[in-house]
Amino acid sequence: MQLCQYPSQSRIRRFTLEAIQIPIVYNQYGDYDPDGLLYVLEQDSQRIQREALRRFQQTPPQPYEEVQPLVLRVNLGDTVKICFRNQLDRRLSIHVQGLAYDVATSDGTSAGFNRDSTTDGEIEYTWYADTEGVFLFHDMADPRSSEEATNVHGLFGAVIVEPPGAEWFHPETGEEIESGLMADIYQPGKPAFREYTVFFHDELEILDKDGNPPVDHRTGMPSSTTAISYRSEPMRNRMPLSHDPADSGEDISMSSWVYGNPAPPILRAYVGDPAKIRLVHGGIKETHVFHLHNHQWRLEADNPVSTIIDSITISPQECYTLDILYGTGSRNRVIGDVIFHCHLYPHFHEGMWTLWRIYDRLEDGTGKLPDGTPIPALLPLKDRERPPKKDKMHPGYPNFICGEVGKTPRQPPCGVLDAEGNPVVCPTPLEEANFVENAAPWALYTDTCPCHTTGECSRCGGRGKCCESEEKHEASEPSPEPDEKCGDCEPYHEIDEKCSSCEPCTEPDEKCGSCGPCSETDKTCGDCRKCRKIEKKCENVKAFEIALVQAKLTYNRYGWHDPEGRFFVLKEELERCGGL
Ligand SMILES: [Cu+2]
Repeated sequence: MQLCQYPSQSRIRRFTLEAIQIPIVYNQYGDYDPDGLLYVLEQDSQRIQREALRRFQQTPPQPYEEVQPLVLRVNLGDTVKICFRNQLDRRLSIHVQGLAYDVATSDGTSAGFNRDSTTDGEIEYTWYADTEGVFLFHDMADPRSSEEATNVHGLFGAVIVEPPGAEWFHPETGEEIESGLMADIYQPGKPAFREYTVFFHDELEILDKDGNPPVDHRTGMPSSTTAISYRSEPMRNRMPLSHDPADSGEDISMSSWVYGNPAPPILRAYVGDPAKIRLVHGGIKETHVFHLHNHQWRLEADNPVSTIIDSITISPQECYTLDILYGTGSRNRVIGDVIFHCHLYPHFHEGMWTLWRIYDRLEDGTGKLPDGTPIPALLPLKDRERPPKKDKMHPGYPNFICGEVGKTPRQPPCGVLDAEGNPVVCPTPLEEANFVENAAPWALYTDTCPCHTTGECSRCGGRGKCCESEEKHEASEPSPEPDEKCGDCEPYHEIDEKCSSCEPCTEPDEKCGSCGPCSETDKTCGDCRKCRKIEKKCENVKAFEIALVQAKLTYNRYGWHDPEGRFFVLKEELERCGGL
């Protein structure tokens, strides 16, 4: 950063834009809009059209990653000159919402007595970047919401006004970029941050891979499609693994172990990275509720007493900046996949969801997901501590999780107890090696110790000592044979404190690293470190054993019923009645 370098108030940023019409493929299952419309930078136009058409001709049609809503970035104080070259056979325009401009020349409409600023040729618009934030632009030559118009086919984008002096770079290559949904933003005097642009849009005109309107196989009824940034992952495409209802539940239908990554762009970061989500409603039909798990932001980012929220209702053409509190992973520094979605469940079901993937180890571009998909590099933010490199016992999320591609994901270790109070699933050695220091059965990979998170621990007065004292306390208890190594199953018994009864652990020793055979280890040994902690914690806890039951549920004497009623009962009630 250079001191005393104030931004010029007269800087002019120029962009030349085109509108192109191509089929937009919304997911790997081949759902597509045959009449997709998008704004592109002139220099990218030919490449995007060529590659998008090439992938559209595959069987089934496949998406092209550069087909995405156009996002431009400028600095506060810039004058923005947009040269719009319309080569399509219809009048089009670019109308920006929220930036200052002269309505006589740059409104992008044909309204009232104002000069017509739509075009069937070439026109220049001038906008003034007088406010930081994110601003939608879209076509106002045809403002209808019908399928003959432009909006439902994707003709919108956004301009982000960054702080004075800020610069933006590609998160994978570090190169300066002129457009893109994702960027790393470096700004004078403040921490760098990950910037993610997320467009919600809805009621799309979509055909399936065979060119037919999509049908939900569960109901036989036509199925709508809702999207994030020209991609959609509707549940209708994620076929159940079997006829067992247990194989079509929420934990299966959104599992990347079973189906791979969802289609909408996945946000990526290292735990702790500062992050802003630029949320845009590009559509013009329905209101949505953006809901992000495990993270929060203030309704008014610059107001320190503003309400803290984790969901926000967004109406057509609104935009918000979500300045994520405490950065990626929030205060408890969670790693892994965090879902975000429209909280109106039909929209969620119709495809409006994706993930924020939070890494624990450096991704240098050589890694692969368990299904073999390459993991693109993610450059660490330069003003933050570099993430640690991977090693055999720390292969980076999700490669330490015990799972098999295409199979039902197993339950998290230590999460569910059997009738004797022992965990149904014990961690594999590889999983346990990646637990946080103060792992608890409900928080294995996220640090919930107040000393590390809020600094407000009631036990140690926030001095950060309670974890140490906990360890000492444990050490003072009679420890079950503190055998650090068993000899024949190194290195895992550096992790386990005791090995006398953990035979299942020895088998995968020879194989582990790829985690393929790790499921063999989850035959409950009942003797891992976490199991013992659970037993200790259970001493002062009243436990309820609750069964989730699926059975016919009759609602009235006329026989109205739900053949697949689902409800909770106490286990003893179930036993008292002799089952269902
Ligand atoms: Cu919605």
